Amino acid sequence: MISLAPRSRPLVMGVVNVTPDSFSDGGEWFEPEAAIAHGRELIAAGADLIDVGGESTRPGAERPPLEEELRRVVPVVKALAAEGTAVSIDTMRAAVAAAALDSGAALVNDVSGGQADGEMAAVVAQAGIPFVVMHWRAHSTTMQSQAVYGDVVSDVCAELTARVETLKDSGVHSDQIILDPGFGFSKTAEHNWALLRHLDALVALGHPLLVGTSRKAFLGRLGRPAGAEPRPATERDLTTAVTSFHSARHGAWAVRVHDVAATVQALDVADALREPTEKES
Ligand code: PMM
Repeated sequence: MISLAPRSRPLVMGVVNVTPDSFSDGGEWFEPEAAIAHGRELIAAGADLIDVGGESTRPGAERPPLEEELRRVVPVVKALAAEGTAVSIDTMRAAVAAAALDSGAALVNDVSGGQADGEMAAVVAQAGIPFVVMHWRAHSTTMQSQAVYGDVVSDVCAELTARVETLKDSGVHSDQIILDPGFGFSKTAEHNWALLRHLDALVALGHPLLVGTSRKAFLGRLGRPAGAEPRPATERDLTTAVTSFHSARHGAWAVRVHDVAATVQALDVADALREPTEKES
C-alpha cells in the first residue's frame, strides 16, 4: 500500500522505461530481465516505488501498439511486484493499467490524466488505487504546438482542477488522486521554470504532488549558450537532484527520477535542513 498522507520527505519514484526510444534512457532496459534488474538496483539505491513504462512520451514519439506495450511492461511489473516492490504503471491505456494491476501494480500513473483513454477512469475507480493525474494537452506528436498559456501556473492549476472534477464524476475517489504539473509536456523551458518556482500553488490544490523533472531538456539547457545543443540526458542528474531538493522544500509528495542515488542524497540534505517538529526534538 502506498500512503498518500502528507510527508516531510518526498517519496522517491524510480523510473524504469521498457522502451527502445525514451529520451532519457531509451533502449537501456528494453529486455525484461534488464528492466527487472534495473528496478532492483533502484530499490537498493533507496527508491520507494518503481514506475514501469512501455511507451515513450518524448516530443514527437509514435505510440507502440497495445499488444507491444503489454509485452513490454507486464513481465516487469509481475516480477518486481512479486518481490514486494511497490510498482507504479506508467500508461495512458486502460487495458495496460488493468493488466498491470492484475500483475500486482499498486498505482496508475497516466500522463494524460485519463484523457487519452475513456476507459481509464473506470479501471482506476474500480480498483480503488492511487492515480497520478498529470497536466496534459495532447499526444507527443503534437504536444509542443500546444505550449501556449496566459499564465502557465494558473492555467495548469485550472486545467488540473477541471480534470479532477471530471474524474470524480466518473467515480474516481478524490482522495486517491495525485497531481503532477507535467514538466516538459506542452511546456517551454520558461513554463517549466515558472511551475517549479510556484510548486506551492500546485500543492495548494489539496492533492499529493508528484514532480517529474528528471533529465528533462530544460535542465540540459541550463548554462548553455543560446542555440547550443542541450547537455545529454545522462548529464542532467545533478541538476535533477537539485530540483528534487527544491521539491522537498516546497511540499512535494514524491519525485520521479532516473538517478535515485543522487536524489536520495539531495533529500538527505533537505531533511537535515528541516526544522525538527516538536515530536522529533
Ligand atoms: N515524464 C515522463 C514519463 N512519465 N509521468 C509523470 N507522472 N510525470 C512526468 O513528468 C513523466 C511521467 C517522461 O520522462 P521519461 O521518458 O524519462 O520517463
